[in-house]
Amino acid sequence: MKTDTIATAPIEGQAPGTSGLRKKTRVFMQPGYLENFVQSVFNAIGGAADKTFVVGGDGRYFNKPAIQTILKMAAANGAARAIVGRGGLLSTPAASNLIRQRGTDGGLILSASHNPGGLDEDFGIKFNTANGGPAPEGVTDCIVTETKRIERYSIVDATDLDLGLIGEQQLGGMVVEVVDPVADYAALMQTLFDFDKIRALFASGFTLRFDAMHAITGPYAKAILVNTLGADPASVMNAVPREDFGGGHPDPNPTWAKDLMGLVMTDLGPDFGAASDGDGDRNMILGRNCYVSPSDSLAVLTANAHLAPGYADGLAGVARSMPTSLACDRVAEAMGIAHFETPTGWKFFGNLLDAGRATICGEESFGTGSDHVREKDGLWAVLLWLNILAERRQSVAEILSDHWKTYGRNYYSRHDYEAIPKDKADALMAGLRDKLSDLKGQGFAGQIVTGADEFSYHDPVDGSTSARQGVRLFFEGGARAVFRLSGTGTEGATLRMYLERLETDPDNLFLDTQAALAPIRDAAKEACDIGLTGRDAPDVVT
Ligand code: VG1
Ligand code: CO
Repeated sequence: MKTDTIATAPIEGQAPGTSGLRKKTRVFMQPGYLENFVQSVFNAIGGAADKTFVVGGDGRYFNKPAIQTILKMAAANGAARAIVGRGGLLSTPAASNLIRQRGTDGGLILSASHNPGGLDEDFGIKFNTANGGPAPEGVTDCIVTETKRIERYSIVDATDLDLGLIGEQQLGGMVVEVVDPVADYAALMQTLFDFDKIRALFASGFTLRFDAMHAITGPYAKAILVNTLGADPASVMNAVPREDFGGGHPDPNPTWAKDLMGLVMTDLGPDFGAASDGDGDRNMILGRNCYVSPSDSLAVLTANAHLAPGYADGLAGVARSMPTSLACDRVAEAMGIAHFETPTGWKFFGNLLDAGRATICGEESFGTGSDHVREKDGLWAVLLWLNILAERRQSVAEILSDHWKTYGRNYYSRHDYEAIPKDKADALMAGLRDKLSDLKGQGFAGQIVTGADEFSYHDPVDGSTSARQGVRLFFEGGARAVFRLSGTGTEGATLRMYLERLETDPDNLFLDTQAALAPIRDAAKEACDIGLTGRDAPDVVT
């Protein structure tokens, strides 16, 4: 077996600060391209010699060959051990757990998350550090620098390993340990939740539909919800992971999880519905004929987490990304716990979780999680909801309406304008930034602006600052509109417009969300000059 050094293919257009690399699959398949990123990770962290890494992905097209390449490169770079999920499969939260539990030096996770998979779709890779979380900006910036100056990479010349076999194999000087992707994660869940209570809930006739969207969570949901907790086997739909996710977007929202919505959003639906994304870190929560917005879900979980054994001592604090609604802040204030506002992206929660200052975190983009790992965790959110339902024995709709009556309701919606030409999206954001200081006092579509700024985050743990994290407009009456460009797309630019309005009048708690936000939507569109995008209406509304 010989070790070679071979020239790499350049990586174009990767912005510093992004958590990993997400591109079209064909781009990743160019000779030397994936290799450039992987070698750059090793270079950026001071080499791979004698280190242990977790490697796994969401099973999308190109997952298997990419893992073989990564293992051969880790071996050539002198790594001591690689821990791989059987078949190359690991959900993002399960990978985070393994990185932590086994005391490793980090992990390489292969996924483009909720983006579709296939030869003509998307692929991605990211590096997580030893705390189990996405590499912080300092590390990702180093990786980007390395990708630009790299000339060669190292790889051992060996035949592919059989990753279907649990146990240890040798690859050059490195041990490859293939593990059951579900077992350690399921054991962790059992330490957090009252499985007996949830089992009793199912035994009492409680019904569930979980949509794994042909992505990574199928095996996890079957093992935990069906085999361990006793849910009906038919409760888990689209449970077999496929390389192309059955041709769909593995994105758990009302637009892409249409089949599930159809089954649950009726008076004849099951008691509970949920879905997870490609790599298992996102979740959508539904009750019978009841949609729970991710921001509301975060607030309800914050208010009720103490009902689960893992959180019985209460929460240190709750953190949300800036565009996420302020619903959880209202809960935190009422409970007397800390609350934090961070930029979009899970990596910004890492320091707060490591420092024990936040216990639960969430994003409006269907992401919720806690300090049990350092990624958001779709099945964790489902299990916490089930534990709460098992304790309260009320419907999801009752819990939600109770919540609004207690704390008020933050009407909330995100409007996405997708695949707009990048120069037009940049012009819109530049236009907003230019006029920020003049907006106060101006009226748009009848709404008066009371303040406008661009969010800049000062990390209270490490003192770092992350600027330009999104433009915010505040309106009379406490409404808010936020504008930012997506950092995860692979085609053109996506403008995200986040709309929010607090309602405390008990007579107005049950309005249609879009109707309740229409005045703010109109004002936001006028203020940002939406015509600049060449569009008048969003592509996706969540
Ligand atoms: C989106 C979401 C953000 C999330 C990120 C990664 O980013 O808005 O909240 O953290 O995806 O999620 P952006 O930059 O496109 O708005 V995932 O499930 O890809 O790890
Ligand atoms: Co994801």
